[in-house]
Amino acid sequence: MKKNIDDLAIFGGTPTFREKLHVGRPNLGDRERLLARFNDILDRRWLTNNGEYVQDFEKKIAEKIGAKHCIAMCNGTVALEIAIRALELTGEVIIPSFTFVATAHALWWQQIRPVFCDIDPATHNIDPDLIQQMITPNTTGIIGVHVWGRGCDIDALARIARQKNLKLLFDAAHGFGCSYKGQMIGKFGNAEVFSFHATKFFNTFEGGAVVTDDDALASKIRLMKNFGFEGYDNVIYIGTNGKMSEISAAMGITSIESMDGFIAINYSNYKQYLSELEGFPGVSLVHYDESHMCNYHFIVLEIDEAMTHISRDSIVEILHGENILARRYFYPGCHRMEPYRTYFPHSGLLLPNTERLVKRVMSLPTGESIGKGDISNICQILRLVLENGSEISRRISRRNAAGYDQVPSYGE
Ligand code: T4K
Repeated sequence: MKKNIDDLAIFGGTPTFREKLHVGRPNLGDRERLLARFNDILDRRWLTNNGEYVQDFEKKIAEKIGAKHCIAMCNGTVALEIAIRALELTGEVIIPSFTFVATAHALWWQQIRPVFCDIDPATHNIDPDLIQQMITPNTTGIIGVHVWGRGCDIDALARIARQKNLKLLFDAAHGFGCSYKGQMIGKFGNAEVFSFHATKFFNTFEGGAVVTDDDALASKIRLMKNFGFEGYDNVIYIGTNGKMSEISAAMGITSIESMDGFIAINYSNYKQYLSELEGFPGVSLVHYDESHMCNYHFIVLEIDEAMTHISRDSIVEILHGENILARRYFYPGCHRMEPYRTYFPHSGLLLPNTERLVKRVMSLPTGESIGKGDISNICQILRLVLENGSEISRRISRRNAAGYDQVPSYGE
């Protein structure tokens, strides 16, 4: 246990962890059952193209959400692209900039302009009060993102979409297993899109899905994810290849069996972080409203440098030195990434809350691969840093001024 700032790895100490601790380490279900399913798939020689496992997986996901249709896909980004195309979005679509860049790219990839809207700093989600002013005659839709799995203001977004005759899609990449006002996320808007990427609490290696109650939209999306084929030799839409493989579906079915266990571990980790980091001025852990269902997948710390006297980036650098690979999701905001920063260099002027938040947040490791002892050690390092914020900041500045090497970069 480190008691002194000289023990920190960035000042020459030995890293707390020998192995790197990742944010987004995959949760694995029952290995035996998974391998039995893999063997079955190999024995039957049916590997993809709407196989039995995919059909079963889709049925199970739709049941969990209480939705009519689930169309499984190869990943969340392609699922977004297909949903966007099936909804016939064009021109401009309003989205938050505080999201993973896939939300914006799924639009731009199809020559649709993402119009970045600011967030509510209390929820980190798109602020519906600001949407009205972003609507132009070219606006065709809104994509809300349930950041950290906390439902965005769905009622307000639905009201605006109705009044302005806009399509409403949700990027629910973080929201599987979460609810909003008594209904599962996946039930809202014209459709919702999940990601089941390896780094999500529930994964299919790579994977995603569109979930909707709209029969016509569901059939269109089903055709579009298979090149637009309606039966043999007959193509009726422009389509692509968005299909989920049988191996991914088998992983998904195995993950569903362990899902409650994953959530229980995430919840217990969240509670431990909360109790061990309580009471530091300028530091807050993103809270989950326990009256909703929640997957507790993200442990997000918000740092107010004016009070901690040490920046978020210095804290991340120190953690990386200790082999705790904290991440700055979603730094620097989509509007500061290409091609958006070149095309819309001034969009940050309308995004003050986003600009502020991207400099304050960091995600910490959680999930089944992180033990109670690991969390205690992570929090102990954080407490040491926060109790000595000014002194550490001074030493980092002196070190940087003297031109010493910094800890290897943590990925811009
Ligand atoms: N919308 C939103 C709001 C999203 O957050 C995402 C994805 C999407 C849409 C798109 O869905 P997908 O097309 O991905 O299904 C990661 C994930 O790749 C991405 O899925 C996720 N959001 C995003 C928040 O995080 P990176 O670029 O940060 O990944 P990477 O390679 O740095 O990995 C993250 C950490 O996980 C690393 O420390 C290593 C660890 N890791 C990763 C993998 C793949 C493992 O320990 N094992 C693994 O197998 O994007």
